[in-house]
Amino acid sequence: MKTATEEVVSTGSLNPRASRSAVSTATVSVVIPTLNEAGNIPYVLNTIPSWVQEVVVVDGRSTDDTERIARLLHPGVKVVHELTPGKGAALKTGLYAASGDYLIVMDADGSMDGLRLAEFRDAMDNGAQFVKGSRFADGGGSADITRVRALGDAGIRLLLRIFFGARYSDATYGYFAVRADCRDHLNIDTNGFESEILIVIRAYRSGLRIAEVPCFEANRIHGESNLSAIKDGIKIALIIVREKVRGYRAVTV
Ligand SMILES: Nc1nc2c(ncn2[C@@H]2O[C@H](COP(=O)(O)OP(=O)(O)OP(=O)(O)O)[C@@H](O)[C@H]2O)c(=O)[nH]1
Ligand SMILES: [Mg+2]
Repeated sequence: MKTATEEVVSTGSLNPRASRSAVSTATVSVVIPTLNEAGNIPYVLNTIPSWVQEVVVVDGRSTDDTERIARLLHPGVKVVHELTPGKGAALKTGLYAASGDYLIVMDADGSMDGLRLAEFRDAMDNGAQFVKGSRFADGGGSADITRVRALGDAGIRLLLRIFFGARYSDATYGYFAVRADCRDHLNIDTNGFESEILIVIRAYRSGLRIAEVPCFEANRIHGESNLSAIKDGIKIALIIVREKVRGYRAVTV
């Protein structure tokens, strides 16, 4: 397995299909940020396998029945409220509200397949500290990505490579996992969708062992995306420049 400090981020080299290490007793939390996902949350909760010990839904701003439906369909769900707007704010709150050893983040729009959770878990059982879902790795794909977004992702990947030396095969897909004892390294200090890029930069610069899991991105089932290609694209560009200019101060954990 390669570490993030080496030139190439590992892609599938952790044999994600390998059966779970018999000695692993690590617990798994799934963290789901939700903003008006009442139409999608039943499907999403249904795809989460029973071996997941904890499901954390981060809401607080939904004006629909997301929270009530989540509690109804998944009585053990932990709902935490984050009133600050933005997926980044929700991610930070969710990652610290979760109690598992492995924290896997997935969206509530139906675009991410809960069956992949086992591959994220297995990658961490095999030593990865940060696991990134990838639509562009062999075996991955997307029903949702537009030409503009694919181009945008390629541009971001190029910047990540030039500025930081990080060779992710997918920069903007939000299915990821981090070991709880490594979450401080991510140090999320921005509130919007640009946090997803901040996270991959910080994971890489911290020298975490990184693996990628090929994923298929389905279409959002109901409702509208909260992401604006132009507004969020600009924020992403600014965060990349900010991280480069600021330099990197390692977090001690
Ligand atoms: N708690 C919380 N969740 C949010 C907020 N904004 C977005 N989310 C959730 O974050 C996840 C991703 O948001 P989407 O709107 O699907 O955006 P995206 O997946 O990055 O972009 P698309 O590919 O266009 O769907 C979804 O589960 C949203 O409900 C927010 O302000 N607060
Ligand atoms: Mg989405």
